[in-house]
Amino acid sequence: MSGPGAEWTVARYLAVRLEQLGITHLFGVPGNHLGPFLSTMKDTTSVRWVGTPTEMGGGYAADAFARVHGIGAVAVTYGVGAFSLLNTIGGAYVEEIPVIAINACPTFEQWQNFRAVGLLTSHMSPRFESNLEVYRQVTVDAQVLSNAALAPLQIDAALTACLSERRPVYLEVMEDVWSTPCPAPAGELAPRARPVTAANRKMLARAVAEAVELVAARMPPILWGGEEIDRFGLHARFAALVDATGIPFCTTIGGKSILSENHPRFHGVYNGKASNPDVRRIFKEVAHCRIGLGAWTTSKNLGGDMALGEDWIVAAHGGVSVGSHYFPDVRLGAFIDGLRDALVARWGESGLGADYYAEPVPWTAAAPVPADAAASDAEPPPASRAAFLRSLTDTQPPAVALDYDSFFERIGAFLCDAERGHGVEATTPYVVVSDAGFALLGSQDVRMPERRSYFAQNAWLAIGWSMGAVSGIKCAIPDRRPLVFVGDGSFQETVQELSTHARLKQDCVVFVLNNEDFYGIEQMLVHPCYYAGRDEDEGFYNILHPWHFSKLADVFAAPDRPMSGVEIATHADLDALLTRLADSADGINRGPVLVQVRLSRRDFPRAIGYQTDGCPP
Ligand SMILES: Cc1ncc(C[n+]2csc(CCOP(=O)(O)OP(=O)(O)O)c2C)c(N)n1
Repeated sequence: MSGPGAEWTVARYLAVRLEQLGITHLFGVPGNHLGPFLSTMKDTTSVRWVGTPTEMGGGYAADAFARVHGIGAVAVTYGVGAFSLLNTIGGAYVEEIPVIAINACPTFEQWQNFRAVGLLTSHMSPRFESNLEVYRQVTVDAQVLSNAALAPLQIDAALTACLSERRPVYLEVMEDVWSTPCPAPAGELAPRARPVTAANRKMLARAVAEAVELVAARMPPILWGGEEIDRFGLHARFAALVDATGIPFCTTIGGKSILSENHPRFHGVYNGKASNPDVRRIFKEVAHCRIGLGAWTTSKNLGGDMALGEDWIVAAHGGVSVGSHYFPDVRLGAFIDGLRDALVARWGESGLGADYYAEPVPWTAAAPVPADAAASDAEPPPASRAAFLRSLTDTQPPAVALDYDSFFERIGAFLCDAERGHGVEATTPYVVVSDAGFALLGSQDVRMPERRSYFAQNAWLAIGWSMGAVSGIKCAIPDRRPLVFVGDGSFQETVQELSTHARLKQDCVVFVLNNEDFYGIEQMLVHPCYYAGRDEDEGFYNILHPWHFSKLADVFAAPDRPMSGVEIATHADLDALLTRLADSADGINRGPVLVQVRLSRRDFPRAIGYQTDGCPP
């Protein structure tokens, strides 16, 4: 291949399709079967190859790129690469992230040899369709391209499925097929929504009508916005529902920052027993009817609670449940719009407006809404909400040792200071990327002023996700600086991705929450009383080999790729670091910053403290 005027081949076809989809970076680890594709992509498109040290890192980067941009891609080599990548595509499948997984495999001739005489070439398994079979479990379309004449149809079908179903697809391409001629792409690809039928409309009307009756019977309501609002791009419709009805809203952790958390109706992240106590009181006691919209009822969204019962409406996964009634095949966007119109028709504009932090609640269960309810929709009384928000950013005296909660409160205050503009229009120069474990629970209440400024993989929960993901996020939104929060064990899974951060000169700040080299959350789940000060064993399997984390900056830096390593243990240390980060002239900001945050092995975020409730005093 040489230049854009060259003939069309399968490699060029796929590369141009990626470019048309706005994919600016392709992540992955090459092998000889993939080489011809990468060369063609470089020669004929602007898509940039980002070689990551591991397939996991590449997969997580593609996943996170897709979370921001709407679709992402990763490419690997057959067998050895594909099996390493599998976990990340499994995560994208579960989390509903559209990722194109490209697997370059041996030539058609090599497959013929294998079939005829059982001759295996590198990376082949005697299980003939092993790669295809495993990827079928985690994709909405999986194709093997062995015939260039069919390749354009197969590629277009798979990519259209990826856009439409918003889940991963798999393309396995035989090495010789890359350079074989094929027709040019025709037109551009677009998602194809399933047609809305008369049956869908009827089901939608019934779901909305029942939902309104449940709201009427169980005043006051609260909304619980979740991850599908983000995945399906429904934030404007969710905002329209909140603004038209005035109903206060919480989000799941997975849906954190679907709208600006400065929104006057935002009442915090509800995460069951792991919620901030004020948020839990409002969600469970002040509100009597809970409306989950696109909210997944996963364990990390529900912290020991359930989202079932006659006080719940939940619209997710393509259907709606209202109490114990289920309405299948109702689209989330249509339900949000229908609910908005029906609630406004019944209670008037802002007729359900309230600030649940203000006491008493303007109207109570089953009581008729006062005729002048709309008047109560003025700006919420600032004292109560402000007090709540302040409680999230309290700071500690400088000499005090850091713990999870005071660390995140200080980070919250730092983000508040960095905010530009006001209210829901505010922007932040930072995005937060959180890993699983205590990092996720600790960061859930950090207030994010800007829509889509918080990212976590909270359903699949693969530890180490953040270190790969942050590369993809930074490629997709280069003008934001990522703050990564990752436990020491999670960091050890994907530490190599520091190399990608340095190589791409990304200015990420990675905070390694170093609780004395310990899988804290695992200890909490299996032996919670250890954290209540009991003499319970530290699970031997939860103890990590200690690393000198901050020194790794020297390992991954290169002469023209600086990286700084810092160790902090007190609030004074943290304040000094944050001051440096905020000073653009400080040399530390010329590249990634790796921060080893020293914490005690017995410490934990208070959010997970409910696990110790049953421990003897
Ligand atoms: C890829 C993967 N392997 C194993 C697990 C099981 N797991 C969940 S949390 C966790 C420990 C995380 O430890 P660390 O990052 O140190 O954070 P902490 O729990 O101390 O906050 C493990 C091993 C997982 N979720 N993902």
